[in-house]
Amino acid sequence: MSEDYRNMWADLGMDLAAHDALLEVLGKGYQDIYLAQKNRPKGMGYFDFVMSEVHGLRIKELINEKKAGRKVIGSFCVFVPEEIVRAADATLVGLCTGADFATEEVEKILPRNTCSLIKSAFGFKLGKVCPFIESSDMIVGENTCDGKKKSYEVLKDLVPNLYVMDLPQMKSEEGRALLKAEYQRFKEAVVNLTGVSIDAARLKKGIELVNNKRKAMHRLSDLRKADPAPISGLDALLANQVFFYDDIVRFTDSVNKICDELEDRIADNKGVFPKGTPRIVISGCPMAVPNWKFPWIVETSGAVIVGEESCIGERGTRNLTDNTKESTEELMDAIVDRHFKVDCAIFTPNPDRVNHILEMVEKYKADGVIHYGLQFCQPYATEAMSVEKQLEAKNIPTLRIDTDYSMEDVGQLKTRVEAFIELLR
Ligand code: BJ8
Repeated sequence: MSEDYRNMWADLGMDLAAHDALLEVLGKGYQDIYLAQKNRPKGMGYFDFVMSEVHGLRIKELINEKKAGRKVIGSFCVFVPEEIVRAADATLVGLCTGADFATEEVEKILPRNTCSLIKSAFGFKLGKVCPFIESSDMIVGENTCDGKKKSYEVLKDLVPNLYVMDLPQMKSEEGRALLKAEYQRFKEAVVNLTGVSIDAARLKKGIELVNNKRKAMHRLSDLRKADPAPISGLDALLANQVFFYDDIVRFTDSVNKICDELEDRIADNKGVFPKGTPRIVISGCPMAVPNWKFPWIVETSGAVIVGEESCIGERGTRNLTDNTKESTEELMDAIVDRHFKVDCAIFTPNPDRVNHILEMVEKYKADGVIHYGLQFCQPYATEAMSVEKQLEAKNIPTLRIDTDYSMEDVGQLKTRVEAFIELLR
């Protein structure tokens, strides 16, 4: 890495030695998992570049934006509405939550039986290895699962500007009213932070930018219906992960370019795996960068992943925000309506999620579903049982797994996944 980047990381207060060690592990993981794949679309070269520069060029861009007076807001959840952030010319970035780091330190301030995702966020902060969190002018937490909401009481003393968003737990009229009030409060916080007053024209522009990004992902998802699959699940997951922190316009263009290439591949009947390879939909907890362990196990065991029912996947990207209205109030309502459809397991009851899984199985002609749960994630572990029952009642083979970010269970998971895939053939 260049001296320039090292100075930048030092200025952000990062621990350079620990960060070097992290980058080394990341680079090796990427090499072994991503670059070892065969028949990748050429357009994935863009994502290889993004990953190689994830803590370098992208951070430099954010610092430049900050120098020009714009703000950076970090988040951990798809309930934080990017439209409002964009409307204030600010940038929303997803914060690092996909790898274990400084676990011993984390377990001094959080219970051991906390999910890997939450521990990861704290590990990156305590270990001073995440330039995204260090560049953020405001960090948004949310009242979703118990693990997250209680952990923000601890995080507030570790970061300078934590904003916690209250979220509904039921899809009722009262729930929607709460979300509306919270988005209004969030809009005011963004205005205070940025000094930009958000009017209807700005909101429309913000919605358009974010919708275009989502539309590109919808196009990509749609192309995954083809058999042979034109893109691996690993590569599609990477696009879903980069969705959260790349420059919005460049990302949208790059995904659309890959889609052009995939259309040609489909026309030529070319795929990453042979036609007839068993097709899997993964459903459950989000897989944040660089959590590639489980899809890697699946795709090196003889199956292809054709869809992710996850917040880093279709649960997060699937609906657009209605941009046809003219007033600020109506546009804010449209943002509320769009996000209120997100069927996270923190809602009770949450029947839409299983309906979405069923839709995805049909749309992508999946042969089976794997429910991916992180250990100690109560909401998804509890839903997993009823999801499995409902899918099996429709004769959809389902496998339920619980794991974490360590590599200790890889052998055991691989044995279970291989047996499941054998069943699908
Ligand atoms: S909208 S899924 S991004 S909360 S894995 S931290 S649920 S114990 S991540 Fe999520 Fe928003 Fe919901 Fe989506 Fe808790 Fe479970 Fe950990 Fe989780």
